[in-house]
Amino acid sequence: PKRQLTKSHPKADITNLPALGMDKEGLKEDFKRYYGHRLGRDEHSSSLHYAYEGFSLAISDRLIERWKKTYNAYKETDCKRAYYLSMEFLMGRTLSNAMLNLGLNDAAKTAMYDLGLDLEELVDNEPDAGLGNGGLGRLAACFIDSCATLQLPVTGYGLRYEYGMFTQLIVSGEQVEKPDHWLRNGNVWEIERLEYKQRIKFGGRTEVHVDEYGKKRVVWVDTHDVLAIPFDTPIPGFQNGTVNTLRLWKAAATEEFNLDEFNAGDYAESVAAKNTAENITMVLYPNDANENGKALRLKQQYLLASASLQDVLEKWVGNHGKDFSQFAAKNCFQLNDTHPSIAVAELMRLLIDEHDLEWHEAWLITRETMAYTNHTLLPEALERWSVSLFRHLLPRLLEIIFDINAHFLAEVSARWPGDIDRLARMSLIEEGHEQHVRMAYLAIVGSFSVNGVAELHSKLLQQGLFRDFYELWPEKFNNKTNGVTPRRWLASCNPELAALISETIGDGWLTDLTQLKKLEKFADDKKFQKRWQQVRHNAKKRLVDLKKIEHDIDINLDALFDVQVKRIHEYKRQLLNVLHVIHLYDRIKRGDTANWTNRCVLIGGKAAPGYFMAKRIIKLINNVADVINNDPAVGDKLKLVFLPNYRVSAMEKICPGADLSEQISTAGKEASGTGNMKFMMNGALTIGTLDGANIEIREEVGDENFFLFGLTEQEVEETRRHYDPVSIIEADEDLKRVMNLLEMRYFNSFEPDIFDPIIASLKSPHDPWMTIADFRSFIDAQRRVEEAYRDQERWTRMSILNCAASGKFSTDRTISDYNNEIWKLTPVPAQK
Ligand code: GL9
Repeated sequence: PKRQLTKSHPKADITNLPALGMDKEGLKEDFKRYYGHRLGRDEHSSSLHYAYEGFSLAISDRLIERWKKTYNAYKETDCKRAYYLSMEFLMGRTLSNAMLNLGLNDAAKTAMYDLGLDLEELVDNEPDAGLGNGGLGRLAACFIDSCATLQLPVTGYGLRYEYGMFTQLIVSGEQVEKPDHWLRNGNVWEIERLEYKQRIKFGGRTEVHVDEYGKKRVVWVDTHDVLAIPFDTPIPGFQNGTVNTLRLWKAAATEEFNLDEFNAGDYAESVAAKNTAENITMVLYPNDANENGKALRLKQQYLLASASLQDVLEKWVGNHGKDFSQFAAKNCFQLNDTHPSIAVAELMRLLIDEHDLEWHEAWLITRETMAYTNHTLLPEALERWSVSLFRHLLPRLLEIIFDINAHFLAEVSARWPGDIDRLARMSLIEEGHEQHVRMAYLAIVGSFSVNGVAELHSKLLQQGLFRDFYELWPEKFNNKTNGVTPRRWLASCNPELAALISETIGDGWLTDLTQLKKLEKFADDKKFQKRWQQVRHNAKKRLVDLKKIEHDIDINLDALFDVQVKRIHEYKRQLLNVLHVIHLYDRIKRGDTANWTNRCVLIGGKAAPGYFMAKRIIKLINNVADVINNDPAVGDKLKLVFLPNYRVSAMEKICPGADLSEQISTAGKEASGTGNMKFMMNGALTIGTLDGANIEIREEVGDENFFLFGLTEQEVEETRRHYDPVSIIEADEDLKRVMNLLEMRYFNSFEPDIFDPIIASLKSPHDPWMTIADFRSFIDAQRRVEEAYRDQERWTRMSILNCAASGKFSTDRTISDYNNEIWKLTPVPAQK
């Protein structure tokens, strides 16, 4: 076996260590050793970073101890495994989550206190691992948390981007992107595993060889190879001894690179050329639900797919030799959107070209091991790669895709003889001026399961986007409604509320969130209501303190905190929110303030750097905020704040303090949403459309505890045909006044024209997001919100009921569903 340390590797004691202390004394001792010895710091060091690092090393040791035991337990049971392939893992911070899941919160706090350090300060010193764009990447992070908590043998595979999601600055109201070099100060949580590196081929061409038995085989030659180096991060379950693995690949030049490429004269140039290889994992593409035709992005996708599959196959061959008969019974790959879907073709290539299987054997295995999750219906997000780019970068993979397509189209023809249109519609290759590979179709054809992420979304996939495929293989299609992990999104981010809940109903909710239902019977309990109010008030205060430092705006804690944080996108309709704010401002200005409810509107989110409209919407929010917040006529009645650089660690502070959660996308456009779930869990009420998981949230909490508005998905499609926003504006006095303020440049008197594109899109009969169509209904719903909020007793009751009804939206439930219906893994308890 290849992985032996030496020929005579002693089975002996080199890894047999005494168990680490889980009390404060053990932590203090280890901290001091790391801080003083490993990091070489003393009492004169003024940088908080080294204290954070020293302490994190102490915590990390305790993870690694359990990590090995988990690994051994999986090995011994020879269990079936699943692999979550994702271009994004939006992990955020690690330290606080590690402490919670190890059960070390109290010991850590007192240990640091004894040493004169403030644990909260250390925790806040950690940079976010922002290796994702938004919901899709954060979902992957919540998923692997739940897998570890459920003790399922699941490994996350992704890319170790040197630069994560950009840092957003706001300069003169506009977004400015700054690179996020999150690894600048090192990363104590990862371990480099050079011994598991993989070789990835790019470019070159294919040749057909005939071997001595007369068997044809394709050889991919003259390739430019790149190494993929794995970096592993431990993923702890909740206080259960299990620690799973997140394996992220970094691209590197091959060792022989220099020898091959340079001759005496251009040594320096050829060393510099190493960059081409290392560039592959340099930066996360910051696009939200948007197709991107860049070659580098396809290279990233292939590196992830190939390295991960080779890693799994290498382990398989190490244990089973070339017998793949049980491979599908023991392995399952979940594809997080189409981004890693080249894995379908790559698994075929590896099985056929590298492991000598016949096409039909390889195809059976592929179709029994791959499962695909779709995360959006937006057509611009459907990945298609040009055939010419494919041929240039991955010629062998293109051949395999053509072969898969030929077999597949034969199947379609057999089922629908003579239906040429259908063949063209379903082909993996889109014809046209230029041919393209349809990655979603590759994923569907090559997998045994296709799922959407909320009931409505899954239904629309079957009836719309993937209708032809649903007709062919209805049994493949299923729904898995998203969730969020209640450890990070309640226990860790809102410790005070978590403590109140545990005191009231016990702490079983941490691993069985449906137990929150038990809070229902306290919803009318006056004493409990008071405490609930107090805790939520404190959370609002913490949120305001945070904002005050950044903005210097005084915010009244009794105001309704109305929050919309998510990527800036037209379909999410931050514009509708702004129109409402302008309408409130207009009411104040014209004195229509009887029964007023003070409100503070917080909006945050990043715009894709190339998304013109999204950036202009940010500018509008900031300009409107500037006018409102500086108008003495407004005072405490209304505030508008743009929260810069929205990210995971910011949401941990924002969601406990939100009263109202804005989930106002055009119906049919938001596949699920997951921020909606975080807010609900923390006791916020939702104002929302019948879209994505909002529908299920409303089902769980009841119509009377949810502020519904807007057209349904069906009505949207129906209205689209005769949509006439200009006459809607004409007929609505309030809306007319709002549009008039925009058109008279009330918010941009020094910057004429800048909002013209926004005005034009709102007034266009072709506006796909139909913001104007939902204005009146939104304003009316907001009136109902105000009325409810003025009755604090009623509001608190609704808040408790929202939290109580959020049990369904734990990723523990989502992952159980994936496991019961797709992966079929057996939980493996950790070794003692
Ligand atoms: C998304 C959907 O838009 C969300 O509605 C969904 O909740 C998440 C997770 O399933 O996936 N799909 C998608 O491309 N993004 C999503 O958030 N975008 C980003 O992650 C930026």
